[in-house]
Formats: sequence, C-alpha cells, structure tokens
Amino acid sequence: IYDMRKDIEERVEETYIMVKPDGVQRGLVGEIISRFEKKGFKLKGLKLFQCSKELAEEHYKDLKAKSFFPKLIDYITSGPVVSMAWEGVGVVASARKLIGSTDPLQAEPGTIRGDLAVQTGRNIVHGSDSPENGQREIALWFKEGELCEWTPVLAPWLRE
Ligand code: IDP
Ligand code: MG
Repeated sequence: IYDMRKDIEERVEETYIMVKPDGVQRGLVGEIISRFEKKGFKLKGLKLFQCSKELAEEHYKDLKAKSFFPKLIDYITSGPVVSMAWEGVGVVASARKLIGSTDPLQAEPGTIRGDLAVQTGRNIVHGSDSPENGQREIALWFKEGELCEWTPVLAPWLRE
C-alpha cells in the first residue's frame, strides 16, 4: 500500500542558512557550520559574501512593513555574511530547531541562538522558514554553478 505520509516525511528539502554579519565578526562561522555538519545534513553551497541593500531588501521583503525593517537592512549589509545551502530530509524544520527562537533570550539552551546570542537584533544566523522559501532564498543568494551535487561517503551511515 502506498504510504503518502511517509513519502511526505521523507522528501528531500533544501534550506538557506546564513551566518549574519555579527556571527562573522564574532568568529562563530566554524561553530555554526559545525552544528549542521555534525547533525548529518549535506552542504551544497558555501561562500563569504557582502550583500547589497537591494538583495537584503528582497530577502526580507515580507518584513517590509515592520518598524525595524530599515535597521534590519543596515544590520544584514553591515559586513560580510556566510551563505550556505544545506540539503536533507526534513532539513528546513530541523535547521530552525537547531537555530532556536528568533529572540535569543527565549531560545532553548543547546540551540545556536540559545547558546551564542542575547538579542533579536543580533541573532547571528538565518534559516529558511519553509521548503518554498528555501528554494527562493537559495536562488536569490547563489548563482548558477555555485552549488555542488555530490554524494557524501557517510550517506549510508546517516540514513538506512
Ligand atoms: P527568524 O529569523 O527567526 O525567521 P523573522 O521574524 O523572520 O525571524 O525576522 C527576521 C529577522 O529580523 C530576525 O532574525 C531578526 O534579525 C530581525 N527581527 C525580527 N524581529 C525583530 C525585532 O522585533 N526587532 C529587531 N529585529 C527583529
Ligand atoms: Mg524568518
């Protein structure tokens, strides 16, 4: 019998993860990449990148009406970010859990924000909130040829 729920549960997704300028300045790039690497997701793209105001505004376009929007754009463009594309079954929701709540003071210990940050306006990392936004954001931040298709040798030891 065809189990549609299992099919949905096992769908391979991609998410856009970004170390924000404060994470780069604070020397937390390696620590943040490690969390996703150790969990067992697959890295498909990685670069240090200074983004434009236009790109930051497009990335956060859903928040345009918010009072903090101008400060958010200043923050994201204030220095280089580390852009990453990660792939895996359930990677979008899992990455959000690894990252923790938007407000680092509310984020659980053990999460990236819970362990390493203290304020919403300096919450060091971004993660896509849906598979659709994962696709949208990866297409926005990466050019053609910047993503790698590869098979990690550990794949059979991570998923049966
Ligand atoms: P998320 O990053 O956890 O998905 P969103 O609500 O999508 O949170 O907001 C995007 C980013 O905008 C946050 O990560 C944070 O950097 C910033 N932000 C959200 N709310 C506030 C706020 O109330 N004050 C200042 N910055 C905020
Ligand atoms: Mg968000």
